[in-house]
Amino acid sequence: MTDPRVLAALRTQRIETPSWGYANSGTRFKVFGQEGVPRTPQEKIDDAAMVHRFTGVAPTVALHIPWDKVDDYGALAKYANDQGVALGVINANTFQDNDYRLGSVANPDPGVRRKAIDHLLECVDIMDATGSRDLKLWFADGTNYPGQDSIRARQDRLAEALHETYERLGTGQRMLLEYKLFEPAFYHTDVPDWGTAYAHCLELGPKAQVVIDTGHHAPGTNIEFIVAVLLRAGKLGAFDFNSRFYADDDLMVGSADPFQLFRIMHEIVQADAVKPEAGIAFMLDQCHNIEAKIPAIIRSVMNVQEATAKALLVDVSALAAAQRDGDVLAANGVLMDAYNTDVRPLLRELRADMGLDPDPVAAYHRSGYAEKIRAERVGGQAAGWGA
Ligand code: LRH
Ligand code: MN
Repeated sequence: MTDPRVLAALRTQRIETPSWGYANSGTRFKVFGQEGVPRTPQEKIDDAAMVHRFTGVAPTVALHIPWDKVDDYGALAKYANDQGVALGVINANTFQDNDYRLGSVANPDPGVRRKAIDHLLECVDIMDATGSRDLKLWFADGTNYPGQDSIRARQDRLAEALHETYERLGTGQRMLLEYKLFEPAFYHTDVPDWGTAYAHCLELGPKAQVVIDTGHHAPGTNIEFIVAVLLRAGKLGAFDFNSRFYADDDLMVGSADPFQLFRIMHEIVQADAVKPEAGIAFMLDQCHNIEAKIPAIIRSVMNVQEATAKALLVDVSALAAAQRDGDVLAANGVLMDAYNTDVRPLLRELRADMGLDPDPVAAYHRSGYAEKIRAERVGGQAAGWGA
């Protein structure tokens, strides 16, 4: 079980946490505010630092603009470093302004499109200040009724905005394009699936990569197939990990379908793409509407580690032999043996090796941090989506 190759790979794993995962969130029905929730980007960073302190594999936190707007992003990056983490992906937000009712970069009104593009360019300025490599673009753009707008014309407008933003990217910077089947648009979405995102990224160039948000597919979609195809094409830039039973539920990754997460990580391991040098940003994109946020994010990081450890335990030579021999049951059996392996002892061993408590969630609860932030974070405006 304690194959050094497996432990080494797990040590190199990096999982980025979302600043908005620490803030209040909910549904259109209700946002249940929680005590001790951050009020500032700095307090979100403090919470992210706790997740890294107890897991050892979450050294970066993604920002969302303007939810994490500050006057001095360089100072915020320094603040993060002083807490033992770094600022990661910069997420643009062109889905919460009244002007974006009919879309942002695909809006029929050129003035609105200009406003949206200027926001994307502002986000690249922020990347220059924070030292972030990636700009993540998810567009809520779409229509609610057939005929509302020209699907073809909207693709042209989208492409124009992406090209202008792509040209602004500096050395080493990337653009990550995220697709989503529906919501908030309910007839068509301008970037609804991996094929559309891939086509735009191909058109743009090598700095443009696709983001797979595991909650953004039609029920029954074989996500690991998309992972394999994008890996083969060198166009898989990142994951937004979460899980769902129905739609974009943004639940803890691996909580609804741990077997799917294992199958996804199996494709990643087969491509030797767990390590950061492989260039894939593994991020969480979740909302903890009713559960305590920091332990939920720690648990989520552990779920990704467990799926990765199981994938690293696949007997690749036995699998290759069974596949070569067309031995269907043997091949499936090899994968199921790995999936059905209890890797929790191995991960406890890894954490002990890394000088960490083998049980991060218990260690967090023993730290008293939850009580501390509940006592300190009184008054002010709890952070949220501000929708
Ligand atoms: C859209 C999305 C996107 C983020 C938002 C917080 O559903 O997945 O990645 O901008 O959630
Ligand atoms: Mn997402």
